[in-house]
Amino acid sequence: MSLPSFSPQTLPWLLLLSLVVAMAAFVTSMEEMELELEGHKQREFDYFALALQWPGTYCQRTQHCCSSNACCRGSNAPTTFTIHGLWPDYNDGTWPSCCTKSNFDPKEISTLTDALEQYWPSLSCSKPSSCNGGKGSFWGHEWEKHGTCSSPVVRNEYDYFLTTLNVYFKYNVTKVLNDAGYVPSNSEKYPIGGIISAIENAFHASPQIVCSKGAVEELRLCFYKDFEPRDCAVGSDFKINMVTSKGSCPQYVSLPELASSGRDGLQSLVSDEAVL
Ligand code: U2P
Repeated sequence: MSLPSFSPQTLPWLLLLSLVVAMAAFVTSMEEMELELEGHKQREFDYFALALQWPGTYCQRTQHCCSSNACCRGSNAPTTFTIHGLWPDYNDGTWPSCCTKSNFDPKEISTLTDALEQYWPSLSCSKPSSCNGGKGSFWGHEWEKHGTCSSPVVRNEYDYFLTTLNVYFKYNVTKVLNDAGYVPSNSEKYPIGGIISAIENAFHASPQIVCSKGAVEELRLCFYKDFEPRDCAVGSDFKINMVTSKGSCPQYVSLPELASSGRDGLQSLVSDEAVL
């Protein structure tokens, strides 16, 4: 077999071509190495927790108003559980975070903004940290910290927010509690066991409830990777732990009504930048 012969004019072009091919191979192998490293750092999650916030409790912390804080919408402030985030979790009680370098891009979810403003609003003026150490929006924080770890179930940023909204609409905790007589009140206290039972009866799975000063602040519903409900804790003494453990819920809890805060209710309206 004879080797191809090249004219002196084509040699520089061949060299250039080989250089380009070698560079492309190098970049690809670096990217693969990076992905592999990321994969090794944090293994795939076990289940999802849909974390919901109770504005009646959360908004009691609002001292100042700003445009990003839904507690400040006056009569339009949310009166149902709102979304905190969809969290991929491990069965041992830990969770992966900041799994890829996919920065939050608000343009990718522009068609969902109205729904997100209503059902997934920030209830604070603070700007949470992003994975690269900067400060960003509430949605950006949730996508970068949790959404990027939801693969392979959730494929991208848009998918993360749309999936979360759909799960939230399908499992309407506020309605379940209202139907069972657990309505927002500043005077009533409800048995935590009754609240848990109402949710278990509706969704056939146990939630996790977080309280602040005896008031329900956060409620988490848990799901298998196909979004079928599952218990949030695997251990059988979970409920007992939950009601007795420090910082969590007492036997009787409140579900406070939303305080009249906001532009019409709060005394000072300061700019977003002033309250960090
Ligand atoms: O509970 C306090 C904060 O810890 C983070 N958290 C908690 C439970 C869990 O399963 N996953 C998880 O990330 C939450 O942090 P955030 O998303 O708000 O940064 C939660 O607020």
